[in-house]
Parts: sequence; structure tokens; C-alpha cells
Amino acid sequence: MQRRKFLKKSTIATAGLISAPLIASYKEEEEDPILSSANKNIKPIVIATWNVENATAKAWEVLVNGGSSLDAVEQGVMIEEADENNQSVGKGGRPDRDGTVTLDACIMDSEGNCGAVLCMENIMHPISVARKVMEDTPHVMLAGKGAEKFAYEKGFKKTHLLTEKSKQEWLTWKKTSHYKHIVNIENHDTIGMLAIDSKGAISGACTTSGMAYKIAGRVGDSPIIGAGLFIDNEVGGATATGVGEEVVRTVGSFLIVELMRQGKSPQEACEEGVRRIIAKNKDKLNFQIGFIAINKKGETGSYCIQPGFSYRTYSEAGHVNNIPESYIKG
Ligand code: SD4
Repeated sequence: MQRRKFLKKSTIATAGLISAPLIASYKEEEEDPILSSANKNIKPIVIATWNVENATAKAWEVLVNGGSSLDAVEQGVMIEEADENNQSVGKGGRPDRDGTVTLDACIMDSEGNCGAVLCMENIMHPISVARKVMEDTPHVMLAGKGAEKFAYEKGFKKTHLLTEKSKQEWLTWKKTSHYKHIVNIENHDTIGMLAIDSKGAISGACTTSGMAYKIAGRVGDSPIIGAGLFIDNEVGGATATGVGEEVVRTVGSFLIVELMRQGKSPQEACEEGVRRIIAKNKDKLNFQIGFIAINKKGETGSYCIQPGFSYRTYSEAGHVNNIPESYIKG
């Protein structure tokens, strides 16, 4: 059996790119009974916070070509990191209150391996540096100058991350220097992405420039394994966007995966995750949190505090921008 051919066949079929009779004849020729019975219920899927159409399209392209979920989530979020118009991620991200862009990211694979970079300057693709931390070091997290130095050692190029647009907005902000959350405008475009590949492996990635005009050195939930992202291949995965301090306080993504382990659906688990945050903030719900989750079966769920959050899914069912229910109704 040529493993490569089997993967190609199954991904073409799941993408709905060839007709049923053609799939049948393809199967007769090449099907491996052991592999196919193990894989027949696996439906590749990618899910990401916010309406990041290009990012999910890239991840899906990796999946339908037989690529791993780890490659899919890395290459998917890299699209947003390189997009200067996304002012919450990578190049073009909004700076801290001193005018410096610092990036946070983490990645986790189906084996429970993980890597993260925190508060790193001058590197456009923190997710790829996080992957190098995971794969090439005995550590999980590198921060600040150490992370940047490590990136250069691995061949990453120095890039000026502050664009003119983000600089001008920061200069305007500096006139008042008033730091407060503005729901859905404050930079809630952190990209958290989860994917299942044709082998059933679940991986996730999360990348951000953090809260705009934060105190220099501040790190939120996004690069913290368990808070901004968590994967357990026996159960599923979850990732978050929103005010990171609140997600850290409840270890939100780990909580959601554990709730799914206890039998909750991804939707029920996301709702409970949001409720835990609400319980700690009864009188001051003036911020946004959005969770997305996926289970082993490829079922998805999402819930948020405020209206305004959306998430993308790409599977054999299509490429969809979804509007989840919110705790506070619009
Ligand atoms: C953080 N969770 O640093 C991130 C912010 C965010 O879109 O979601 N930005 O707290």
C-alpha cells in the first residue's frame, strides 16, 4: 500500500472534489482495509477565531493535500501574521504604550508537544518561532530578547513590525493615553486556529500582538498553553480571543477541553467556559471573550460574552463564517 496515495485519495474525497462513482473505483484500486477502517470516520476540518477567510483557506489547502494539522495551523495563521491590515497579529500589529510591537504565540500538536514565544520583537512569524521552540529545544517558552535571539539563530529575518497606520493610531492614542477595553475594537483579532487532519491528529496555534497600548512587557493568554490554547488528542482542542487576563484567570482553553472530556459537547463546554469568566466579573462585563472548540469527532462549538465575535470553519461541508450566540444579547 502506498500510504501517500491513500492520503491523497481520502483528502480529495473529503474535499468533495470528485464524484461518488469515481471515489468508488479509486477505492477498489488502492484501498487498504486496515487504514481505511481506522480512518473512515475522520473528517478533516479547520476552525479559527474571527472571519479570517484567507487563513482558513490556506489551512484547508494543507489538509486536503494530505498535510498534517500542525502544518495546517502554522501555515494558516502565518497568513494573518503577514497581513499588515490585521492590526492584532504579526506585522502591522498595534504597539504597546511605548510604541513597540511585541508578539506572542503558541502552538501545540496531537502528541501534547508545545512551544511558545512571549513578548518578542522584530519577527513577523512568531508562530514559526514557537514551533522551533517546540521541535528544536527542550523548553516550552522563550520570552523577549532571548526569543528574538533564538529566532535569528534559526534563520528568521529582522522585520520592522510597526506600520505607518498603527504608528499614527498610537500617536493619536498617546494624546490621552487612556487605557480601556473597547469591546470588539480593542484588538480582538487574535487568531486561534484548531485543525484535524486525515489521520485524526488535532493541532492548534494561537498568535497575537496582544492588547493595544498595553504596558511594555505585558503578556496575555494567547501564548500560554492551557489559557489561550489547549489540545488533547484524546478529547479535542480549544482556543480563545479577548481580554487575556480573564482567560488566564480561568485557564480557559484547558477548562473547555476538560469539560469535553467529562462529556460536554464543544458548544456546552464553550458556554461553561464563558460562564466561569462571567461569574468572576458580575458587575463589570464590559469586555469581550470568545472561545472556539472542537472535539475528536470534528464537532465544533463557540460562545462569547458580547455580540460581534465570529469564527470561520472549513470542512467538507464548506467554508463558513459563523456567528455564535453571545451571553449578552445584541
Ligand atoms: C491578549 N487575547 O493578549 C489577547 C488579545 C486578543 O485580539 O484577543 N486580541 O490578551
